[in-house]
Amino acid sequence: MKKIRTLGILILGVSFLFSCTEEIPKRPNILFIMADDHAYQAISAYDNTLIETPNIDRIANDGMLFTNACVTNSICAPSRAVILTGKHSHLNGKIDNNFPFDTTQMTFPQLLQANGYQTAMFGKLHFGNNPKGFDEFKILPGQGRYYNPEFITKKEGKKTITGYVTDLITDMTINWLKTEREEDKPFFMAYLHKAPHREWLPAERHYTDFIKRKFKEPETLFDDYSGRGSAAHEAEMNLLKHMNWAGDSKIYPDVMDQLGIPQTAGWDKGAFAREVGAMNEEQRAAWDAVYGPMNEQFIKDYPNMSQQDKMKWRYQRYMQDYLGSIASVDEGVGKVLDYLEESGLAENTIVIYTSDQGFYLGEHGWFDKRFIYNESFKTPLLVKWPGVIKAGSRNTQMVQNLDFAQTILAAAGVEAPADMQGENLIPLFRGETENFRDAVYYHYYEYPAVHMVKRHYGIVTEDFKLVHFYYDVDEWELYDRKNDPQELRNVYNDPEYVEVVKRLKADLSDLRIKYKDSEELDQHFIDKYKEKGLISRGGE
Ligand code: SGN
Ligand code: CA
Repeated sequence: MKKIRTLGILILGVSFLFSCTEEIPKRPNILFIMADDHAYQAISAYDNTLIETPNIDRIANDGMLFTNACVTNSICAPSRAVILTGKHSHLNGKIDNNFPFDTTQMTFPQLLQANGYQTAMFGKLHFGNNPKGFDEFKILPGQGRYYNPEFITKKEGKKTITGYVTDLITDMTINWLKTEREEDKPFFMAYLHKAPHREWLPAERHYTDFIKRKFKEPETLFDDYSGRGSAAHEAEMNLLKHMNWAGDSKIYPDVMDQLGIPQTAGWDKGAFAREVGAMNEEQRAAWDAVYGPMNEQFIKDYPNMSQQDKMKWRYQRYMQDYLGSIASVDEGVGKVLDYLEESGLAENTIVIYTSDQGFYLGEHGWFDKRFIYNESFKTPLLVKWPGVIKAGSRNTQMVQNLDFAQTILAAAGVEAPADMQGENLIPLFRGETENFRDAVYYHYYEYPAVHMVKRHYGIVTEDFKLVHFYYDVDEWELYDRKNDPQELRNVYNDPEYVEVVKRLKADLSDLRIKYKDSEELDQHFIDKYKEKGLISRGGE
């Protein structure tokens, strides 16, 4: 019975495919690569000011680079829930990193599996529960660790594995493709890096090099937020004020004591102990050989550093470790792409590279994400699909992580459930750009919580961004994206924009109705938060 039903779904799915898109010869394999907190500013296909990522760039060179891809809620687990369910946070319920993901919901990998795909997931999921619809998985508990991490495995329970997390996830992925792939089935592989998430620990081969590099500062490193509302002023994401000295900048706890530097946050030294403390003797010796001299130099320099010097120093330290962590991701992607090519699989495999959101690399003096402002709202998206996407193409439309589920299901010839809220991107892959959405909806909830970014929702079009901050404030902001791409001037109260505000408010209200969001739901999630008594660190 079950078989007949599965066959039915399959036939239905395949007929849907042929009715909706042009003919796709063979059901493609799908390699979905996602890094955690990987800013588009740190992918050379977008911008090579900071780092070269030749392997990630290969995906764009052979396929399409999306220059206006964005998320619906710029934070880790909620973004993943949007991707898997194809629904906005207020409908899938995973509004922040704390509330558990409701695993009774339909996710696209379950549909792929039921329709004959072999499925595997390796790396960071961050749901606090196991993924459904996967024949095999090895995932990190919570945020996971950089060195010698523990994995939750489908077949062998919990396992601590010696090595560097990015390399381990890459090895698992390639190993599965080599030894466990069933030749008669297409596969869906979720290859999910922890890097470059805080606390940004690179592999030895990279920190040795990156710690010597010096990076160009962003123009807005010393932003004073004077053109904006209270949300930007009150956010706790400043490199100088809110970044941990030990945990993030890798100043040894005893050096902090010696210099009389207090902990930035209560978990500052704890974060260092958790990450650097997880190294074995050999790894620690290699680390100390490089970070030891950096600490020695800091002891000499610190007493004479101005606040401005400290900010500049912290920016360099941040970039050295953040970008150093990306170097291994890029190498790993290269190895997996090489394997696809050597094995002949590349020809019929869609490769998607993205991040769970964007990230601040010192712009506005910030790290972290959360805001609807550009650096965190936008996310990298590079897609390669031989025979469907023309090599070296670009798309500028406002695609969202909300669209991935329906796109992947359509590519696989599986009908998407009617309550998914995204768009199928396959026409864009083919260069057919007419009639695509011209505005996106965004809603962020995790407040009060680590980094103190206020709750807000908004509408973004090519030209404007209208945002409503609520909960403990009632403030609106409007940015003119064309004339103020750095979003330094809130023009909500500027008489010149009265008409724009009026129009966008109406459009925002329509979008809230379209996506089934409402003031009642806003209040519902506030009440749930209060019940839990949260001020949280955002999901360990
Ligand atoms: C941790 C980090 C935060 C980060 C959240 C969420 N602090 O709490 O800086 O915003 O994770 O990140 S840390 O000192 O513990 O690293 S997310 O990518 O999982 O959403
Ligand atoms: Ca993230």
